[in-house]
Amino acid sequence: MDRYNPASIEEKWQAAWAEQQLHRTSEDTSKPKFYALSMFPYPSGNLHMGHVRVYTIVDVIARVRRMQGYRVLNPMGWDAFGLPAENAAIERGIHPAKWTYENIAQMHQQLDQLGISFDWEREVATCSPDYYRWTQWIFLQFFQMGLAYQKEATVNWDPIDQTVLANEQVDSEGRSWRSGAMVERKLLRQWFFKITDYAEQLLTDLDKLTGWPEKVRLMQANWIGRSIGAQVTFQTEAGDDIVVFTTRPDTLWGATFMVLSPEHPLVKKLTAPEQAEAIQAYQSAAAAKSEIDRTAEGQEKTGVWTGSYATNPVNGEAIPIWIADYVLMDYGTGAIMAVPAHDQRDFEFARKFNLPIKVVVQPADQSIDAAAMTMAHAGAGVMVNSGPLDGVPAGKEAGQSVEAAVQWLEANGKGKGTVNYRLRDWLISRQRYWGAPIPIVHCPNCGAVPVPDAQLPVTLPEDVAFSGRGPSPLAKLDDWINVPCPTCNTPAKRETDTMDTFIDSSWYFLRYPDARNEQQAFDPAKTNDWMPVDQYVGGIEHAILHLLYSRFFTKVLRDRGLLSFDEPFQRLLTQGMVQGKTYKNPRSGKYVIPMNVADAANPTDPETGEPLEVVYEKMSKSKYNGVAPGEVVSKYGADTARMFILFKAPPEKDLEWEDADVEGQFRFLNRVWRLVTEFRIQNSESKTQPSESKPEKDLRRAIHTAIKEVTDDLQGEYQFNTAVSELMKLSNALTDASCKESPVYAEGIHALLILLAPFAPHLAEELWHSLRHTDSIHTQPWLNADEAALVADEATIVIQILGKTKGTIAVPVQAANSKSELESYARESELARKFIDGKEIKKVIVVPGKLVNFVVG
Ligand code: ANZ
Ligand code: ZN
Repeated sequence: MDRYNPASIEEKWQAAWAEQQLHRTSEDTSKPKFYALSMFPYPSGNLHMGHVRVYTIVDVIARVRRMQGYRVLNPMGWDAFGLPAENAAIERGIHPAKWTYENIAQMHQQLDQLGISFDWEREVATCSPDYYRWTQWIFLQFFQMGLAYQKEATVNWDPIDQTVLANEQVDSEGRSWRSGAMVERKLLRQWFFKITDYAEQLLTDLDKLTGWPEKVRLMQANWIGRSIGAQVTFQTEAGDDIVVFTTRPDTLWGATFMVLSPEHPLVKKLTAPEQAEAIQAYQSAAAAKSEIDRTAEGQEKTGVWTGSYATNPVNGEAIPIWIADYVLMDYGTGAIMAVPAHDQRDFEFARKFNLPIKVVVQPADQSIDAAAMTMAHAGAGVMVNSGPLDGVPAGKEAGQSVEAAVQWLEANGKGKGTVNYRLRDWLISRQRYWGAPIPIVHCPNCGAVPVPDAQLPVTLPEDVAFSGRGPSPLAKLDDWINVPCPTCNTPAKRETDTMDTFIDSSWYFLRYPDARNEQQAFDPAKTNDWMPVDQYVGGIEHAILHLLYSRFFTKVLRDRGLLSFDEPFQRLLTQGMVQGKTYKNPRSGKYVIPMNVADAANPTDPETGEPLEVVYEKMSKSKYNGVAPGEVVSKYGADTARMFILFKAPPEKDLEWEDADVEGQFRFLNRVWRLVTEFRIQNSESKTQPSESKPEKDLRRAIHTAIKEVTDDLQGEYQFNTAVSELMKLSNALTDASCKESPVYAEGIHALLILLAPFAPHLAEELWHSLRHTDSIHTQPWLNADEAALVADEATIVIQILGKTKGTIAVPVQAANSKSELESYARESELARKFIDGKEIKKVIVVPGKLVNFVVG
């Protein structure tokens, strides 16, 4: 008998499937469609276990749907622009394109070894001109819709290398990755996408995403951050209006000063001559600080008085105007009214600078006194010292004070109710080479002019030097930069910024349905047919930006008339991490190389002798806990790797890599191999006739239970782990079956292989063919459970005497549901007779299907 040899069968079938184009997307529109999508990877060059997990999950989903009669789209591509390629160019002199395409080839080959059923004919790479041509075209759609615009924004500036740095190139101390210089902040003119126009839709449409994890919807909602409040206008002594945004307009009577962001345009005008020096110094200090530093809770408050006053519109009081860095320019209006009694940041500020505090909300249970307060009272209470609002209940739930305040402001022309979002416009320009060039020409006469469609793509020039110093490589290429204006032919200059790579990944799923189209980004008919994605699978790290941007693109292109749906991803699964075992010294925090741990049961630090902790953490080189997919595949085969990954944990949970469990799955596949091989050898032509014997009925029940359970586990909730357990149960039932000659046994072997096919595609294919089938197992129809076979013949009934359980009896299922029949079975049972023991039966209580209780005396 042949041994199970994964290496030979896996390679053989991978080649055969490719030859047969088995994974080509079916265009048979009489079938229902299913779009299975994995988040496409960055081509780093090395497949890691996290990749193996996502692609295996999606692969099983796709394979099951194909067998269930769907036409399935299961594509793959590469998120191929980005910084690492450029860093490789700077550090090692390899051109980013060469580096990227070599990595793609390597990862493609690693994926093939896993037997993933991607349709490679639809492969996309975002760095290829036939893809980014359309990225540029989409940019121009946004531009024409008024959704792409330029404004000044701060960037990270390396003063030594004279270059802009991405956030990832700035270390935690604020130094440049390359020169080590302290990074400065510098204002540059940059491109933005107006995602804020879609804030409300992006928020309310979250309700439609019932197939998404609640957690992800919540993260998106928080990111969009809708706040209801009011804009209130304050007038300065010089007659200028300062508009503030507040969520608590009801506390207006308690506003005792104002704070402007240091960047606020009115600061200059408001600054009194004697304050000018202090204000300017403060402004430059604030400019150098990051937003996180400025707004972190508990930060010591800083600020400077401008020397000017404004009038509180509700009571005519003159209140001083300050600047402070805790007020940000790009939130609300960049100015606030400060209510120190009821806002903690304002309270800290008032205490530090001795500004007045005025209580306007009194809590019900105590009376607060401004002088004695140690923190702001943000809670509920009743409005006081607030003119028309006095006596109105205030607070999140019961309060009507905010509403009342808005009414009052609107009636008196001093403000209006508004909604504010935390979401900002999306800064999309990067001063880098390895990205899609922004297809704009700057003309001295016409301004920003779109490159005409016929001239797309604006191709990245290849002959470029990468030094990591000075302006972006593109900005140094005079030949490339200088072009005539497309509109008026005057000498003009190309935009040298490239696009944020998040743009590339915001529409790739729209391209797959029509990936080879050379005339359009996609044929709307095809994309509308396949979209929305039925199941999207990827990492939780993309819960906010990638998913939000993709939703935004979908809505914009819908409004452009190209798409006929509102949301791109019907269902979303965020898979957990793959963690590896580490040996960690809890005192020093150091990780020990597993090879150096002498006694795995009692691990100690080889250097210090201290006891080590065994913990599972995300696989990483620095923790010596990585497992390379290639190693596992060459030792056990791809099928075992896939089975282990699916079996070890539910897909959304973290998974602890455990060699012993990998071994366990390998043994299971070996058992299946033997079962089927023995069946083949013994299963000569002489089969017995089917009969209704108990062993046959029991086996059929086991078979159809497995079909039902596995099918349920693969629908919607995706419990691959319990599905694998069901497969193991079925294989045990077959091993133990006493009716190996019966056709029922053959049915069982057949079912086991079909159900196993999506999980262990190579093994299932090999065994299927060993049973003299000539077509692929992957084109067989999925199985339907026979409900009749699921029904048990016998029911178990509890026998009680005087309410005490004495044991159980087995009765035919039909009898169990009839009171009289059940009673007679019970009376005649050995068990009841023994305990009744000749006593008088006074009463019999029968609960059909459950129990019979004899009251004896
Ligand atoms: C007065 C007030 C009184 C406020 C009170 C709060 C409590 P959310 O909920 O996050 O939207 N604010 C407004 N613009 C700001 C800016 N640019 N930088 C820093 N803070 C700003 O927060 C809205 C509140 O944050 C606003 O309501 C304002 O302070 C402050 F008892 O106004 B409030
Ligand atoms: Zn022009």
